[in-house]
Amino acid sequence: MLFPALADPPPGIALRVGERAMTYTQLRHAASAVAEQVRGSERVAVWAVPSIHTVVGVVGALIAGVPVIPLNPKSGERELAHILDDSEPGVVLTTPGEASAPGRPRLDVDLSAIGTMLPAEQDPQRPAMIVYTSGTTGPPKGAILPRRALATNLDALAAAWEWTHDDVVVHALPLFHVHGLVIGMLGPLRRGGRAHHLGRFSPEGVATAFEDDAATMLFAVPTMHRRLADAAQADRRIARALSRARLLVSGSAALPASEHERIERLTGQRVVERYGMTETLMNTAVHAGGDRRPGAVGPPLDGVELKLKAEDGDAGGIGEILVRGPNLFLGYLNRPDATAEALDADGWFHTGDLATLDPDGYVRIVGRRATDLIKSGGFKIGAGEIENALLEHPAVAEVAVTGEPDEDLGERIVAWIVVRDGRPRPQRSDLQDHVARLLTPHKRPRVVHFVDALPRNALGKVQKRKLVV
Ligand code: MCA
Ligand code: AMP
Repeated sequence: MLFPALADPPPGIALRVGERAMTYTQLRHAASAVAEQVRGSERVAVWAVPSIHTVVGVVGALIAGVPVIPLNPKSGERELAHILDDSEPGVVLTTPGEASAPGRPRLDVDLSAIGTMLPAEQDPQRPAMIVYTSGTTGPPKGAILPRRALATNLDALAAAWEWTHDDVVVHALPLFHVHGLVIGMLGPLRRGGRAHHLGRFSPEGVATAFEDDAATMLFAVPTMHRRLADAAQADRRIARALSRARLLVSGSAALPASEHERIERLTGQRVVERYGMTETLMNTAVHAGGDRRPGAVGPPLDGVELKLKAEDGDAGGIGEILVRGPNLFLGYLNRPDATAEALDADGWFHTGDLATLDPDGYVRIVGRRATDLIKSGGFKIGAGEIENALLEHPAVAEVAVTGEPDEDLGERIVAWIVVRDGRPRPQRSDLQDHVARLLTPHKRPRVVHFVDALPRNALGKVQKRKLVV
């Protein structure tokens, strides 16, 4: 059972999102009502605004055993159409008063409804969620996550972090990705503890949650940790509040060693890193009682097998991370080709991440095989999807998209544009808005360069490494 605490609700608050909170009993009533409404559907989606309704909708679908697709509420028209056509949800669970997917049936989640359907055991192999994630080319793929992956992974994290019902997790992560939704919301609910989502990220909000809401753990991407460190440097109150944490956890992208050390200097806390992926959930984590080394993401979690596959001409013990275990997804929806490419016949998932191993088995991520994947603010973005969107702009003849280091975002998206003959050069903001409108705002290029031609090799392939200013 995914949520034992709903079968026998403990006293106290289960969820807080922004200003709204719910007890376990209220959550059980409202989520059961959703479960009764969606029971028997093949799939449902949820318009994943940061609201308590979003979480109740997801929990309701999981109680009913109906796979749920979290939708980015800022999705642009092209990306949203692709996800909806690919996953065909029967209905979109929504927050009253908020938008939803145009032209699709919506079902407002009613927080005061009282359902009676009880969470029952379901087949552990049954899909629980389909989460869309970018590849190097083409539109995002839907990773099908089974119930056993959620259950075993949350329990392995609990063991690593000594995570119990006494913990209050604070975060402000988007609810349409694994980090915010599975680890940040379903994690505390599986423990019978409390999830506190701020609604919107701000260092002051995080500090207040530690001061006034007894928060014990923070989950955040490196960009948020960096912004917290800046705020802690400027304001002792924020530094003091962070020093009260039991665990500050970072993931979704590499936390620079310099930030790890700065946060320790300011707060006395050494950040715990964990390494995950949409398709695998969490693979490794530094344990609560473990050595919190900068730049290391810890050992594999219980039940997760991990090995490095040496690259050709193996340099310094670097290899691609391969993982196997109950944490793995079932495959990509409607994409047997992509599934076969990523999951080999022996059940190993090829992550594309390059790493080394410390003598005691701690993993250090040192890079990525694909240069066409960009991690910006913790979001994974494929260069190909942005190139395709920009090619639809009437003034764009040719385009290449790259990532470059960014102090705040880790990497920023850069577009190199050849303007179509006879067309005036478009405004940079026009190209950025175009990508935001078709895909999503976080995929917009932060930098746009206009060039006369793209460097190509004899076969006509763009040589992205030559694209430097
Ligand atoms: C800006 N905006 C626009 C435009 N430009 N809207 C429309 N058109 C435009 N041209 C809006 C944005 O929508 C946003 O609105 C606001 O302006 C600021 O956007 P942006 O600059 O992109 O945001 P930011 O301040 O840079 O965001 C930083 C962030 C964010 C908060 C750290 O990157 C973030 O939430 N990252 C988390 C990523 C994550 O959870 N990844 C997990 C996947 P508004 O202000 O209204 O929002 S990885 C994963 O799940 C695996 C398993 C793992 O290991 O964890
Ligand atoms: P996503 O597909 O959006 O789930 O992103 C997964 C990717 O994020 C992984 O393949 C890694 O490249 C990266 N990632 C996640 N956690 C970490 C971490 N702690 N350190 C470095 N990279 C990470």
